[in-house]
Amino acid sequence: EKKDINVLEQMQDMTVDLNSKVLIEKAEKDGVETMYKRKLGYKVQCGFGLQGVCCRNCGMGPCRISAKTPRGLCGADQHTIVGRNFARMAAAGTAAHSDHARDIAHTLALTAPGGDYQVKEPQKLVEFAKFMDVDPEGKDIYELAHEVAEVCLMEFGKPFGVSKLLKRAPKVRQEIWHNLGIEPRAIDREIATVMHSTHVGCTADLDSLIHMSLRCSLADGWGGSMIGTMLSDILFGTPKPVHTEANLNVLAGNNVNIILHGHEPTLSEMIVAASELPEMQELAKEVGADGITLSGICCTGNELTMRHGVKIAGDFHQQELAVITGAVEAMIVDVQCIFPAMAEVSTHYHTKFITTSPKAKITGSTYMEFHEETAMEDAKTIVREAILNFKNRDASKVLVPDLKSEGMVGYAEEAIVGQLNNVVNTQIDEMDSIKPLVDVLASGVIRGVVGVVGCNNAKTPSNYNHLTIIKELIKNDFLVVTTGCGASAACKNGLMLKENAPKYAGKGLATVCELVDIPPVIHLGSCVDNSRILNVCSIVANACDMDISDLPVAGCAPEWMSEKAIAIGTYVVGSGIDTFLGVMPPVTGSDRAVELLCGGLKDQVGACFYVNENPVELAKMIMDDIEAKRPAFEALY
Ligand code: MSK
Repeated sequence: EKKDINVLEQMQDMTVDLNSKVLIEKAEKDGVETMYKRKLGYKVQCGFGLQGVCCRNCGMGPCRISAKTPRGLCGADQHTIVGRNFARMAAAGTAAHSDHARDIAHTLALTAPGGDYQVKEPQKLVEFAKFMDVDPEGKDIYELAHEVAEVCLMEFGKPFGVSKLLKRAPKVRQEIWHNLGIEPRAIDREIATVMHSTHVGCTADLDSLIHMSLRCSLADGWGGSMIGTMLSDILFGTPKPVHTEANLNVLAGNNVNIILHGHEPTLSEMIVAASELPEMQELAKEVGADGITLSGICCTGNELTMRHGVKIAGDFHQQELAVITGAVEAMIVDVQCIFPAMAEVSTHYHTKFITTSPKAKITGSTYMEFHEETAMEDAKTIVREAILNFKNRDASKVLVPDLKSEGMVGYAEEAIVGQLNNVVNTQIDEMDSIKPLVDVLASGVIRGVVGVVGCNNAKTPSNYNHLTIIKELIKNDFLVVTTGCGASAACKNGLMLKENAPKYAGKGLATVCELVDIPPVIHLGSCVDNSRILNVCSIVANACDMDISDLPVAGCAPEWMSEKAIAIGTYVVGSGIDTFLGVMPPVTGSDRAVELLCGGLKDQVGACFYVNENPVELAKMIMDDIEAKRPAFEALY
């Protein structure tokens, strides 16, 4: 029994979230295995993998670099192997974000007046059309939408030229990319080039592999992700500040609980619309429920909370725990960050684990394929399935933990800038409109802006690094903007409430929060919405006639884990923003790779990675880095 208590404590120590601790205990009692249990079985992870020196890119391998075997069978050394593995991670991350964007572009091509998908932001569409060199003159808005969709789709595979979206960046940044030969061309081309060049017998040069990683990742940030964000706004509306609640207590006692998990808003937007239909509300009543509660996990959750205030059930590490509450009728997923374990966990409860995308089929799930062409009908079928499952809920298995928090979410670029001007939805292409933002930065009332973004990683206690770093930063008057599961962590802990600014923020930041009615931590959206950070930085840099690398800003991924995070970190560095990681990427097997990524790149692109697994020290490094930039920024401004 003592041993069991010890195991439970060890698992509970792997998260700082109090609801999660309660549900980890319930999982043990229910005999359900979670990630926390599996992590205990992985006391020692593979050292070769951790260092990035295992190569299995051909059938002669796997080859593992060690003192005894310093080269693979083909002769590849540790620098080549680490570089290849890093580049492949960046390519996979770019593929995930960009394929998401491709689906959104296809959805834009399906828009029609009165159709399931319509253009919600015609003015934004017109502006974006002009930016993409599509003449809106004399065109019906849907004709224009279809043309813009096609032009965006061409960005994935066009045979010639560089990404059209690069011109959003300051000229001086574009020149850096041009001179280094890392301007991204078609998005798919950059992904294919990395895959080709890391095939056996191709690139065996670390510098070249890191340049390829930069080029491919820039195709994500300034290509796929930017297209994904822009077209999502055009289709589903630009987010505006909205109230929400976060953490597993958002699951409602006698409602049909539907959780939406994954990344793409195309299905989940339809689920929101379907669940609001009178016929669905009536069906919920017929089966004995009081109503329907939607909530989100991961970035599908972020997309929905930004646009509709849909509650945030939890983050990446809470997906299993959500089902373990016993109160979830359906977990509906699309793509990315979905544990295959969800199928097994769901068998212990009545929850229907519904997969919907041919890109993310999971054995053991209920597969209900979603098609954009029949979006509303498909969404209704799925919602009906969830409602009819309410009767199978077993009250004896239900435990919804006590805690939830409130927060304000949904700050798109327009809202951040507009709020500082006390106007929402301002046009943000003129210096006048961003002057208040630049003024508070230049005066030093706010010392800098830090994007604290990304996942949960079982290498750190869930949420611990995020919360420690965010609290350190805002205490010292650094404004934090956040996306992805970092945003969920902040919202779950009350950091997205203006009312909490005096408690957590320094005097300068707290004053700004009060004056312009913003929380000290700003919810900027999902993973693809990191492109909003690039956008705001570009607008500020352009208006001040500077490069992005001159701004008092930094990026931070305290608990990153996905390949998408590698792509994000790499495009943020490539855009001139120093990026601080709380978990070491698998590159330590090559001292040259570490030196280049965490130092050498600074001379080339004006920024590099910094890694420290102690979050207090990492926060200090971020603040010191920004403070060192301030005198030059103030002088330039
Ligand atoms: S969902 S990529 S765990 S942030 Fe975008 Fe969270 Fe990271 Fe997935």
